[in-house]
Amino acid sequence: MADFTALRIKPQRFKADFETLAAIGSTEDGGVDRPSLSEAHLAARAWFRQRAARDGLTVAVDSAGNHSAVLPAVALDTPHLLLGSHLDSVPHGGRFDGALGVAAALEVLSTIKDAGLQLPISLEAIDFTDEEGTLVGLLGSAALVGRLTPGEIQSPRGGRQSLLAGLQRAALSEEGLFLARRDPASLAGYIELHIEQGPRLARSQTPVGVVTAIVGIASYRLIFHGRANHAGTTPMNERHDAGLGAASFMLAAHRLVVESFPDCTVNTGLLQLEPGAYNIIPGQANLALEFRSADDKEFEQLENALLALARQQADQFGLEFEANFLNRHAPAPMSVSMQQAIGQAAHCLELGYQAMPSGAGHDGQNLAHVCPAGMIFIPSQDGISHSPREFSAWQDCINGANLLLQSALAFTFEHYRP
Ligand code: HGY
Ligand code: MN
Ligand code: MN
Repeated sequence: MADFTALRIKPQRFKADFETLAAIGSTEDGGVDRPSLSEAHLAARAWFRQRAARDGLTVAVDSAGNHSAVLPAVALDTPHLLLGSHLDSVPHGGRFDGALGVAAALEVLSTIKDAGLQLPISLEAIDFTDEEGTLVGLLGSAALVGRLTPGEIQSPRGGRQSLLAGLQRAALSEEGLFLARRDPASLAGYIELHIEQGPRLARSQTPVGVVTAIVGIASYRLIFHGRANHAGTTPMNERHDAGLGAASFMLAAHRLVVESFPDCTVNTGLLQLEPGAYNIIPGQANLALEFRSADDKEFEQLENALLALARQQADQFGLEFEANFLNRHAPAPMSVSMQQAIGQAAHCLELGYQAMPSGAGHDGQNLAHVCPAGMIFIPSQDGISHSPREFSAWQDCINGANLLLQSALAFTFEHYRP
């Protein structure tokens, strides 16, 4: 077996690809606005197909829209080692989240192909549909591993109309989403390069992180029902103000998590008051609730505590309340064999690393249910992400891509014989 440890990516090609992607759906402030299945996202996927074909990789698009570039093994019907991430972004997000991992995956396949390295298994660079949940959340990877549920498609967190419109733009169908499942035996493993999206690596000046586990994430749409009424004539102590109930819940939920669930997070990223006028007391408040925990038991306790708190706030303000469950992604440990391969590769590259959990959700938490899954983090400047201010130093990006390359090779030759 050739000594592959000296192999490195081609930085210029990698940078050109990354910058091409950063220009698709770019915003003036250096970010990108590429929600899943939007025109900008479809343009990025068109680039993906061209880029793969340009380097002689086999392009495949499954019925969930997941885009793949495959470097086939010499032998037929070998399992695929997936290297990937996502080209969709949050609204007005950063240019590194997801795109870095997809560009690096393509660069790894091109580097191995250029080197004429014959691998015993196929390598597949993959861009998963709707990782960010502007439609459903981890949609493409859930479909690929067979964990997508009809309920998530009937009441998706981005709204059913948005989902249907996106599917139509991409010439995809609801039925097709449920036909994308892969046989786990065909999957050798999954490795994702991603920015940390938090401050730990930057603060400790550690070049890379090896992810140990990915946090669980659950989403609800909460609705507080009050009574629309005249803002000027209704006595202050006779109001059923849905906005007050929602605002009071937001503050109480934050306090609950800080005081009683210090390892968890809660966020209410969207609040709509209806009818929505200066002179009408809000009759209805719609609130997007998302909360996260890395531990199954704590996750359940947090869910129960938040829903009980919402009911209590509704009672306090004389409101009716409904909680609509949208979806839940379980916390997922990363595979030990994959962590070992990444650690071994980091040693080979003389990159210092630290083992760390991920507070962000990733497609790897779906892949972890069916094959060995691992993640590599690089530092995020000031820990910022989901913002145009998201930034990572280019040398860190090169380190990450080389580590993805060497990890893929280390895992492959450790577990498969040429
Ligand atoms: O929301 C997340 O944690 C990830 O960035 N999709
Ligand atoms: Mn991401
Ligand atoms: Mn993200």
